[in-house]
Amino acid sequence: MKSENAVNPPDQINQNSSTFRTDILRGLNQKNKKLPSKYFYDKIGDRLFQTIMKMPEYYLTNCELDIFKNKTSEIAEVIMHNHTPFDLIELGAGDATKSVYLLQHLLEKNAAFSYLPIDISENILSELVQQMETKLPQLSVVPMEGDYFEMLEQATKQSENRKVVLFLGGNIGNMEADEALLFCKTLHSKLHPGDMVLMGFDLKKNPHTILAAYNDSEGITAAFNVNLLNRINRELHADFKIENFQHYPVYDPVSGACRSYLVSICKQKVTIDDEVIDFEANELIDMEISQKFTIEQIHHLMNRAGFQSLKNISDSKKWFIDAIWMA
Ligand code: AVI
Repeated sequence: MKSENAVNPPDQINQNSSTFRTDILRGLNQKNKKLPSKYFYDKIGDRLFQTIMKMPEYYLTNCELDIFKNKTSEIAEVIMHNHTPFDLIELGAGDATKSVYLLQHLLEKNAAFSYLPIDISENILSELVQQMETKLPQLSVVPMEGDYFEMLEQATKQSENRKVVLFLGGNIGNMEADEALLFCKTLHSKLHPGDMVLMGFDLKKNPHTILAAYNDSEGITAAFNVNLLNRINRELHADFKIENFQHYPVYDPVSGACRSYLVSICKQKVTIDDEVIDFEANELIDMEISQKFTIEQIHHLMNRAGFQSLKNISDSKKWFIDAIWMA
């Protein structure tokens, strides 16, 4: 997921072309059309997300960076539990923009740990290894390329050290509630008692602030959404007319769900390979959820997945939380 977490799809699955085709067609043949946002992250999508993270409206990245820069010792205190050796595993490490502050601090504190970045992109991992050799030459880095949970299992088999798993960026918010619960339960099932998770959650806040983050004035978020239609055109020989779809983000401050839709501005037909998909005028494609949480919702999710809360660490504005849980 790019700069940190940017370069990795929130939900890592095998994105081979037949799975892609099946998922896209299944989503567009539903009564309420829906496309999986994990497919936003092709090369162009990665670049667009990098740009989003630098936009003034997109506060999430800076909030979590604030935590990693300024609350590093609070994080380290919890995860260096009893000073026993541990493996620090990062799901979707990207370029470790945020975690590098923690890594540096842990080295300064002489913590006994190795860093195991997991990413589906080999390129990203080899760049990360090179970068760490220069920035933090004393760091022991064990890159792991592949699916999050498969790699986590492998890491557990490779070493008996306790595990501390980082899942940053608020990526959990890109899962529907049932998917987020399943993800956290699966994560719990791969860990042993005493292992820890540090997960980033974007909190509910002024609805205007949230909506602006997904409706930027430059139209980058719109391009990020529409890029999936371009990707389908390219990879599945489809004929979406991009100008016939409009980006429409909405935020429901009651449920905390921020959703992006694409609106078909006219009645039209789209061909994907040999399948024809009909769109009515004003029909929607549900493109992405970016769920915003309350502390109570985070606790509820954690409890249902089988974890205990150790600490919630927030940024100075209290807009974002990194929650530390114990399995
Ligand atoms: C990756 N993820 C946490 C981003 C988010 O905020 O939901 C993806 C994104 N979508 C639109 N802007 C950013």
